[in-house]
Amino acid sequence: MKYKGVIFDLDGVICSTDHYHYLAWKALADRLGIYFDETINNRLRGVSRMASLEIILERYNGTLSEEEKLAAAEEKNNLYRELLKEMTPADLSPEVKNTLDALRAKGLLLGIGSSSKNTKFILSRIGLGDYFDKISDGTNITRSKPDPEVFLKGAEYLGLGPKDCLVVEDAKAGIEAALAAGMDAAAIGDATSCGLATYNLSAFSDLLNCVE
Ligand code: B16
Ligand code: MG
Repeated sequence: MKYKGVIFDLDGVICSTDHYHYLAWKALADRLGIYFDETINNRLRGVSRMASLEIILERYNGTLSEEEKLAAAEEKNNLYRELLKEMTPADLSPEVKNTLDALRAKGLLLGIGSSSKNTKFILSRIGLGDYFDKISDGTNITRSKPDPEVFLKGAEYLGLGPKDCLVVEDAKAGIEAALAAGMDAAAIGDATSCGLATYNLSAFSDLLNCVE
C-alpha cells in the first residue's frame, strides 16, 4: 500500500453542502443589500466562514465593525444549520460509502480534514457520526486552507507522518494545503482543473486505484 491513511475534505468530497451554504449566504447578502450569485459562491469553497464573509463584503457599500462581522457570520451559520437539518443518510452516496468501506478493509486509517466548524453535525446528519478514525476541522485550527495546518493536525491525530497520508479535496486551496503539508493530493470535481494534484479523480471510487 502506498499510504497508511487517507484524509478527506468534507464539503464537496464526502457530501455536498454547497447549496445550503449558498442559500444561507444569499439570505444574509439580500438583507444587507449585497449582490451575490452562484459564481461568487464558488469562490467560498474550502474557505473559512470569516474569510467567506470578507469575500461577500467585497461588494458591500459600507463597512462593518469586527463585532458586526461576527454577528453577520453567526446569522448565516444559524440559518445554515437549520438548512443542514434537511440532510439525512440518503445524502451519502452509496459509491462514497462503499469506497470508504473498501479503503478501510485494505487497512487504511480514515480521517477528515475540513475547514468547517459544523463537521461533526454534518457527519451525524449523513449517518457517519462515528465512522472516521480522527477528525481535524475548523474547531482545531487557527489558519485556514491553503495553510497546511488542518491536514498536519489530521495526520498527527492519526499518528501518521505526512508522507503516509493521501488527501482528497474538491477545492484548489485544499490541494495547495495538502501539498504544503508534504502530502499527496487527489482532486475531485472543481479542483481537478487547477492542475496541481497528484491524481485527478473522475469518480470517487477511482481512489481505490490511487492507494496501491
Ligand atoms: P463552516 P470543507 C468548508 O468545508 C466549505 O467548503 C466552505 O464553503 C465553508 O465556508 C467552510 O467549510 C467553513 O464552514 O461555516 O461550516 O465552519 O470543504 O473544508 O470541508
Ligand atoms: Mg471542500
